Amino acid sequence: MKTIDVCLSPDLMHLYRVDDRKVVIVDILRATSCMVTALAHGVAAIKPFAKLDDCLAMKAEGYYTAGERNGEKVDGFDFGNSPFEYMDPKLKGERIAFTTTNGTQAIARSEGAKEIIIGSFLNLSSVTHYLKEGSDNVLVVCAAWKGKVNLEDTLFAGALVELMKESIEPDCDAPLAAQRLYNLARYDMVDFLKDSSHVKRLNRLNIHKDIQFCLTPDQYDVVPRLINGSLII
Ligand code: 3SL
Repeated sequence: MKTIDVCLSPDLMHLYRVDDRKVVIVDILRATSCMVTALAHGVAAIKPFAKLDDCLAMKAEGYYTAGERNGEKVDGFDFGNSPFEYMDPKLKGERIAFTTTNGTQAIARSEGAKEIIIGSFLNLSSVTHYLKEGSDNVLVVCAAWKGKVNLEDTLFAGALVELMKESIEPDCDAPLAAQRLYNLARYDMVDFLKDSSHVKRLNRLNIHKDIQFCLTPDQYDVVPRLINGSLII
């Protein structure tokens, strides 16, 4: 049976092999939720960057620039990091260069993976179906917060483990812990996360509706994949 493992923080990546497996990047609040929303609403491609300057330079190539640092839109960028911004019809067919505090860093740290896909609650069922296909082992990489474990990404990892439990075996205790946590939280994730560090951080920025939205499963039927440095569907 194929296996699933969970890397709870990009700082633990040295413990995991990626070259022979599908890697699912998750940053529920809010980077991967934004990516999924943008591509589902018709954005042609998203090029993720770890560094701000590299992202900004893409303006000269006709890209919109987007993302955040510490939750706030970067000066000079066209868009921030709220999923609602990416429903804008003017983005249809456009390309976006994107950088965030943790989400795009997790993508960079997963370089060399056999395949990289983007997960969020918004496309939970689509990602589950995609991972059930084929025989590749799976690694879920939680973007976390500056190296520290967070609850919301762990819950998503747990949801995947739970939904695939008939066809995939946990590789160590992190997937089991995530699954158990998800089963405690699944019926009211907003309430479960109310005291979590990033929810508190985002509440200070007055972003309650982003939190609600990002925790709503199955809004979109897309699986973004990283192909030649760009996320596409
Ligand atoms: O860290 C990230 O990648 C972001 O998603 C963080 S925030 O939700 O915009 O604060």
